Amino acid sequence: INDYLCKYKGYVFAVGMTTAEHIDSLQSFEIRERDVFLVTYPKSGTIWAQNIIALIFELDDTDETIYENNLEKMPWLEYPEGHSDYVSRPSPRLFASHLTPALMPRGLKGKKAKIVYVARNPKDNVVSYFHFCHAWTSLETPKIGGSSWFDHIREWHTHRDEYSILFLTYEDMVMDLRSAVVKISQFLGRDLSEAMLTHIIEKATFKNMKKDPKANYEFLPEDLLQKGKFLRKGIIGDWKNSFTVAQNEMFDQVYQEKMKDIPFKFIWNI
Ligand code: PPS
Repeated sequence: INDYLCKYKGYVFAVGMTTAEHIDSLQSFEIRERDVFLVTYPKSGTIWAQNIIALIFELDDTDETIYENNLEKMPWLEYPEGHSDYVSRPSPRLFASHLTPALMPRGLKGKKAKIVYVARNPKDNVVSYFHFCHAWTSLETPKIGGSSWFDHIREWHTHRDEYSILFLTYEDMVMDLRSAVVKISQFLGRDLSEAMLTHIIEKATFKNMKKDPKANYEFLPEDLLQKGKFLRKGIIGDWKNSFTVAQNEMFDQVYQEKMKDIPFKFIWNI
């Protein structure tokens, strides 16, 4: 597409961060029973859910599983840059991914491993993505990677019965973080004490996460991305500050058309 993005198997990847061979090899990537995959469309609350899952497993940490930051602890499946240990990592292995089902390991269909899928209302999603694209130091013109939001949600929802998958929304997390953490931990088969639950919720608030060098992604080099851009506003309804009335009407029309048979209910404002 340009110097920074390339299309492979219908999906737009960042150049230099993965290879066609790696993406192909994921098809036969061996799945283990205790593997956990966090799957999202970009800008849906990935690093937030990633932090929650990393904290849920924090109790088990041994010297071998204490990592410098959440990207090391729960690396991106499709972007193995700097992680040659996907196979040798001890269980439970934690992975994040923005991929569509067709590009994910086939072995996941055995329902052995668990998938947490977080979706966000697409108006806030696109506004978040817009700001994020402008923060990429290397991109001259903002461009969107991955797939379309509609395809992502449709594909995962249509194939849901083939996987062991928990669907959550970003809005669920904003409205009631405690319930969202409980839901995730129960799904992952982890019993959390009241103290642990309180600890996780405290660490996962927007304010605290923004200051947390393990979780805020400010460890990424500045020649790649401006600092402080992963945790921008963290609210529901920011689209109202960006969409014109005409854009909103157009969006609603497209949304209704494309989502008429997908029963997702989003909260658009609070
Ligand atoms: S990425 O690049 O795909 O990993 O981005 P992703 O993490 O999916 O999305 C970033 C948006 O998630 C918001 N965020 C949070 N909101 C509330 N609370 C917490 N703790 C939190 N952590 C991340 C982040 O602010 C981005 O949304 P916007 O609307 O841009 O603020």
